[in-house]
Amino acid sequence: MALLFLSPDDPADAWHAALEARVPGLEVRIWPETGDPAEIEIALVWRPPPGELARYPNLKAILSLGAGIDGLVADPDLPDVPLARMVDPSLTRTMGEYVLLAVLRHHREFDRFERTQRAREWAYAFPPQAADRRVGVMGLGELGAAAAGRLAGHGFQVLGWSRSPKAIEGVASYAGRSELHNFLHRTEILVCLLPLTAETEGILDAATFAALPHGAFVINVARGQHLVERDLVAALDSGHLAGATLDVFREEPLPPHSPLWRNPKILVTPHVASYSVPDTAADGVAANIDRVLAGKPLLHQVDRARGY
Ligand code: NDP
Ligand code: OXD
Repeated sequence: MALLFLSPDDPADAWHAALEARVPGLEVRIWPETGDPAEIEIALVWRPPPGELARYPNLKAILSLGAGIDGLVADPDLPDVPLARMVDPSLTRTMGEYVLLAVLRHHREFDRFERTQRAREWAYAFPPQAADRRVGVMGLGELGAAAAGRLAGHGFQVLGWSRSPKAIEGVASYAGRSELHNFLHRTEILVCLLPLTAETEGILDAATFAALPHGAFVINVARGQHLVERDLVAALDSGHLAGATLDVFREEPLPPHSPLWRNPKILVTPHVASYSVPDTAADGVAANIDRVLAGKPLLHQVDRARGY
């Protein structure tokens, strides 16, 4: 059985070694050295060029190296075979770390102190206690639920919004469009961890920001297309929003001319909120390869009609 590995960002040699050690008889071929395309039965990919996966006539499954599969399903030529997204303890843990750090940075006003230091201003003020701060997480899947749990463990008041109601300890559940306004109305620090779908694209817009209380913060770690950038800048300029942390952008890398770079109320990070590593992620990928071989349904299979 031959597996195609294609990713501009992941360590090909480490994945090669991790998979061949776990799946006896597996041959890993690293793109673009694919050999005969007809021999490839599984593709393990992140951001393949559009149309590339249509070149493999005997593909049985596509395994995503990313949790978000929006880029894959946007390819009109994506083969109609089962598609699984990445679920990995490292991905979940590093996202929890980033979200906690970004929330604490706003909560403990480090964003403000970074500005007051430049002005040599001794800006003494007491921040509220975590127990008095409400953090709202949009998307309570693998990553959102874990991040919300971590925030609750830290003592924040945590609210979560998802399509279906959830029971997560320490997290008040809001579900569906009908409960979105109530969720936003109570949220002082908003974290977006939604998948990018037709329903969620542009959800971080002027209407959403208007529903947040004055002085709220926004953290987007999901996809750049969730955010309407000009609406964010307008809400920051008006003072309605106090700050934002952005890890993902409509265009990546963020172009040098983007006004987001130089907005003093925005922290830009280069799509590094979380990352999977072969040491922990290869077990799940190997389990899915075994499932393909056994003709079983994939773990973490994407519902293409739903978009995640
Ligand atoms: P999941 O598929 O596990 O979870 C998605 C969650 O979003 C679910 O709780 C789902 O609700 C909810 N949801 C989906 N559509 C809607 C909707 N229309 N309204 C309300 N809630 C909705 O995804 P993950 O947690 O694994 O990943 C989330 C996203 O994080 C990825 O798609 C990716 O874009 C991003 N990501 C970013 C990274 C970075 O480094 N910046 C790294 C990894 C991922 P329900 O549970 O009811 O179905
Ligand atoms: C992902 C990402 O979706 O890194 O996994 O953005």
